[in-house]
Amino acid sequence: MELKNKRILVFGTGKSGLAAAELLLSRGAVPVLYDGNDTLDTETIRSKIRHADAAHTEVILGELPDDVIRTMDLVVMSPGVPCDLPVMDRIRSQGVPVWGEIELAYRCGKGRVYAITGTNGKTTSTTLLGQILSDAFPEVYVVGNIGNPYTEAVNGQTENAITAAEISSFQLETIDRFHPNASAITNITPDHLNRHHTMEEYIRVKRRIFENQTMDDLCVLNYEDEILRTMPAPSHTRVRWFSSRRTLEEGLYVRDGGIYLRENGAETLILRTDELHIMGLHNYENVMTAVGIALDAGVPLESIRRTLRAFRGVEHRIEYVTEIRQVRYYNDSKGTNPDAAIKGIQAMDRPTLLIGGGYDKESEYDEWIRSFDGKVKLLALIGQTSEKIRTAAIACGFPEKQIVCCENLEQAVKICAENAAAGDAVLLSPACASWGQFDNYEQRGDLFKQYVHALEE
Ligand code: UMA
Repeated sequence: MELKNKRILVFGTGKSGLAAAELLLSRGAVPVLYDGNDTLDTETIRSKIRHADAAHTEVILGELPDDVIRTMDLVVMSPGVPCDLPVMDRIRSQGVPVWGEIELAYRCGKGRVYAITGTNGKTTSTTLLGQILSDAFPEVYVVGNIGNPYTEAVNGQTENAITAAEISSFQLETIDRFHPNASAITNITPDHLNRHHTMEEYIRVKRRIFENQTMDDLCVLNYEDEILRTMPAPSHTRVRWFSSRRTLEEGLYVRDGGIYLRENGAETLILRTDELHIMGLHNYENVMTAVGIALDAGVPLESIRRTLRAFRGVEHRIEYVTEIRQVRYYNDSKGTNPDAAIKGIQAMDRPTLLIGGGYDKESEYDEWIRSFDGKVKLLALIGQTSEKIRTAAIACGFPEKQIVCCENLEQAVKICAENAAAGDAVLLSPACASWGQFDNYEQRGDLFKQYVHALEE
């Protein structure tokens, strides 16, 4: 569709809507910004669009009149806007085409596109893929659900552009021709059911990531995900499976402390897992997702290996900080609830001194404590929930003498460092929000890293 002079309704004035409006203005289209939230300020919205014509852009808040809909050539949706709102029925009944922000970006962009979706692990996999590609090619864009709207990237793209996109189920709902050269689904477990209503619908939407692919393309899938393994595999594109638990006849897998690729009967060691800073089976799955795509993108194996060895994970998520006197330090400040913190401790493969506690969200801690699995040699507690976690830990049979309540994070880091032996890990994975002691989990994680680096002096 030629966009010049077209009237295009941009639904949602968050990051995606603003970036879409900017792109449309730059292509000579006439965007009309619409947001259901009538408490927003029209001038503030306009001021956030970086284009000379932004000041004249029409902004509609609250109800969207039918006579406005009738004048539209296209609607571009922000991912957070559900497709089954009554206003969407009115838009569709007028015959106005609907694209997601991803579709708009894809149609305006250039070069090759690699896209990753999945319930968990898509941010880490996309970040890693983006790093592998950036270390090998000059023009790489990392976009999408990760926090950088895809539409923001496309104006600078040349034919050599390579886009690594994290794509959510919300974004897949409104694709049309979006056609990645390689795609991946990390896993599918129940999530966002308030939006998609049923698991069947959530799965259907996730599968859309490969719907436009052909035999020239590739789809990377997780063999250990029950849903992915048992659903009909796509037959119109090549599939590369990966497994963190078993040896496959073809594909990527973890065996005896190594990540391997087997293709045409020949097995190649990608690298040993102890060469990675990121730990845990779920992270090896993230590595295989990224490697599965990177190999297809033509990145030389030696370059992939170099990036993997240097990759420290996504900031604040089981992030490797440093090693001091043979003790490894990990920042999992994003472990803001017991479920997330379980992943943190499960990822440790060595005796661990664990820093937990913080703001009380009235969580239960028993399941988290039971997941320690004999690995935690010291539990250093901070914040409002210290006493509650201490009591829960003792009730779960965790030895009282291995618990220490600390005054603050700085003291907790020092106590852990003093008690750690060569070969141990110190992990900040609080199972609680940061509020009360810190502004947010990012600040908590940054301070943790600062206190850890101070130990090096
Ligand atoms: N709005 C309406 N009507 C509605 C719902 C929302 O008008 O019924 C308006 C809101 O008033 C608001 C705007 O839409 O002004 C917000 O749009 P948005 O929710 O799409 O937010 P963006 O800022 O554009 O951010 C979106 C993604 N947000 C969601 O999918 C909810 C971001 O993912 C993404 O990083 C960004 O685009 C860039 O691509 C966030 C997310 O939470 C991180 N994603 C979910 C997840 O990871 O679980 C899917």
